[in-house]
Amino acid sequence: MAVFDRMEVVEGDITTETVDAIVNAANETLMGGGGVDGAIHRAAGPGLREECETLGGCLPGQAKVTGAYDLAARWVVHTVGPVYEGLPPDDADKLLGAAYVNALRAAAEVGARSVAFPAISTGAYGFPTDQAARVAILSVARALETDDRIETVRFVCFSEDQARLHRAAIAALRQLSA
Ligand code: AR6
Repeated sequence: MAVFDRMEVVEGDITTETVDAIVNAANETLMGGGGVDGAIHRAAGPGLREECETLGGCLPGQAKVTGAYDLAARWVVHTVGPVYEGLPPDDADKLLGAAYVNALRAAAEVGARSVAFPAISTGAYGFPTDQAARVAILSVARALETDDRIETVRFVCFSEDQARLHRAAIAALRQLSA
């Protein structure tokens, strides 16, 4: 199936997704936090925190997998996006792209076929939402092109505006590659 047909955008709460793996926009400690990280830990229950305590944290751009406990998904892939402020924009883009690609790779390695992402780094970490959407779509599209272990990627946006930006990024890339 063509890469663009393997990517979809929805508006909603990622904790209710029934995909194989949901991605968490965590921090380097992997001990939970606010935003989507807090929502995932609350919905998964205390087992998630206990497993995270064994992982030794995670560097920005890297990813680590745990079980999903009370969530409908089978796995949670924890990745850490860049804090936007203070980084040269190119470095921020590269780190954000690495977070998406390494999260996908980690999901594929445990056997996930469907993965849902939140808009990593666009909340507390301050990444401009339009730029983040372009990086997310481009890096996932490239990864899917060379790796067919993941069948579908769903971008779960928390607002209509975020969903519009992700759909626009897919449309722009589709046009470029036509
Ligand atoms: N489902 C989908 N998206 C959500 C949800 C949800 N339930 N809740 C929030 N978002 P953020 P970051 C969106 O701040 O910028 C945490 O404290 C939100 O609207 O969760 O990567 C961590 O522990 C935004 O677009 O993650 C770190 O310390 C996007 O998720 C830090 O925040 C990401 O916002 C990570 O910051």
